[in-house]
Amino acid sequence: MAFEGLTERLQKAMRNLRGKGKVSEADLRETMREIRLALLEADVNFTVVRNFVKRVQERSRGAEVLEGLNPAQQIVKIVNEELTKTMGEEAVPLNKSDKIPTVIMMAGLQGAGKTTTVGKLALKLQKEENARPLLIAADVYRPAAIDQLETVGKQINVPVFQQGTDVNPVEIVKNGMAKAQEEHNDYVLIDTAGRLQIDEKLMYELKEIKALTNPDEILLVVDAMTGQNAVNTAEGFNEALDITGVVLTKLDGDTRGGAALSIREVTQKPIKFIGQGEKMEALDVFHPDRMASRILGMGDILSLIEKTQNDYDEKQAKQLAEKMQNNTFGFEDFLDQLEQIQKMGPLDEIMKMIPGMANNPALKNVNMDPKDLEHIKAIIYSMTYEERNNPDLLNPSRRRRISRGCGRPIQEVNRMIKQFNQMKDMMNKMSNGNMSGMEQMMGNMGGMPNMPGMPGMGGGIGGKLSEMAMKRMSRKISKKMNKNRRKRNKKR
Ligand SMILES: Nc1nc2c(ncn2[C@@H]2O[C@H](COP(=O)(O)OP(=O)(O)OP(=O)(O)O)[C@@H](O)[C@H]2O)c(=O)[nH]1
Ligand SMILES: [Mg+2]
Repeated sequence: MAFEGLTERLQKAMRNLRGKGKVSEADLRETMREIRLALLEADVNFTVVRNFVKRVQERSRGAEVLEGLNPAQQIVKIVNEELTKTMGEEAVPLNKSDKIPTVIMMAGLQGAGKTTTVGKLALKLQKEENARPLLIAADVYRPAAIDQLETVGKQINVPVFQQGTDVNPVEIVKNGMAKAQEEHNDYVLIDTAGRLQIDEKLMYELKEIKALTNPDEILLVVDAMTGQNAVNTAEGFNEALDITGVVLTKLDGDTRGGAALSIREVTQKPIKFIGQGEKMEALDVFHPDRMASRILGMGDILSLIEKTQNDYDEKQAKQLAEKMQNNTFGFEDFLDQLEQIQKMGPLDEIMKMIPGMANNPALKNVNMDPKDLEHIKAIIYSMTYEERNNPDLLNPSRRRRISRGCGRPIQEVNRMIKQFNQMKDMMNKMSNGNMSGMEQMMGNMGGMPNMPGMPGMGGGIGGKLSEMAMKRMSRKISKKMNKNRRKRNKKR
């Protein structure tokens, strides 16, 4: 698996901060040291590592971070943002010419994946833009290179222009361009020869092809598995050709991460695509933010942190975390949670963001019926305050009273309480770090205080609940709660 070692070590570096209310200068130094080692071991360029660590350290040192309620979480966020920045911030689209054809020229060392990428990119353009590309076979050195491109062309049903191996590559490209004009192809993709190393002759030939075709894109194809070498190669090609972008291939293999993290900063040229397999479909647009999350092994957990940070009062979150840990979470808190969830957005979307949760069978029926929620509300409102805050009080006679009060069958009351207790149990386990894999990671980042308990209800309580109904409900509940609070405060 790609980035395995790096992911593990970065997670470990940040795990040390878990449970710390404040991060001391020494804690921070230790974490930074581990992050630096993790990156160097992943074959990230030395200068890139130095700049990266410096930025993370400076930002983490800010008083706000150190005194924040969730330093570990905040540092994870900073690391993620700086990783993203290192890789280029945003996806950069393919250059396109005003008039057809857009010319895309590949360059790269032997075996990097040029020929494969020509095919993948042609297929992508065909699929996404209904494009009619022409592929030009300009590798006349490696035996069977032309056959390989022909095979690729047939596979994706795209024409290949070739003149065998006896014609000069620059001549072939010139004729191929004329052919594309004739056929009104909207893209021309030029497959060029590779060498074991950068050499004068190859560069000269590529420069000639560049001068002839004035390409909109010169995509340097580099093998992510080659780490630092990939970076050196990229520098060399960039100096000679002034490339416009990079395609990073073989990210499906167990690459350490050095190339992905270094190339952008070293060459100042964007990674535009990543190859993640041998199949023609295995080419994806490069998104620095997604790659950063992937390197951190966090799925979309970071957008979830962001969401909760924006929407959730940290103090409240801390109180909730304590309640989960001490197992004193009651129905009153549950109502609070309903309100928080409503602020965050549709429940199923929130759930999908938690790695490992998206496919969790227990959460399949997380949709709820508005009627069911009305019933839950009715049941909770028929409880006394004492009962809400201490659900253990709910003995059979109290349950019968509640059932009569809300007009719901006793079985339903029992079921609701049972499910509530299960949820509470789950939350308690989660907040005490008793989880596996990603959920654990999340817990590690600060006891997972921000996760509302609701999703844990896991559909047990109900069928489906639309977003609208949830919002309506939540508003009603919060109004009533505020009223109750005021009453309570008066009593005191
Ligand atoms: N796993 C994996 N294999 C890839 C990927 N891209 C290319 N390959 C494989 O890498 C090998 C070399 O790919 P080519 O496309 O022939 O490389 P090239 O740069 O054209 O090589 P030369 O023509 O010799 O310079 C082939 O076996 C490809 O199937 C990728 O993203 N993932
Ligand atoms: Mg090739």
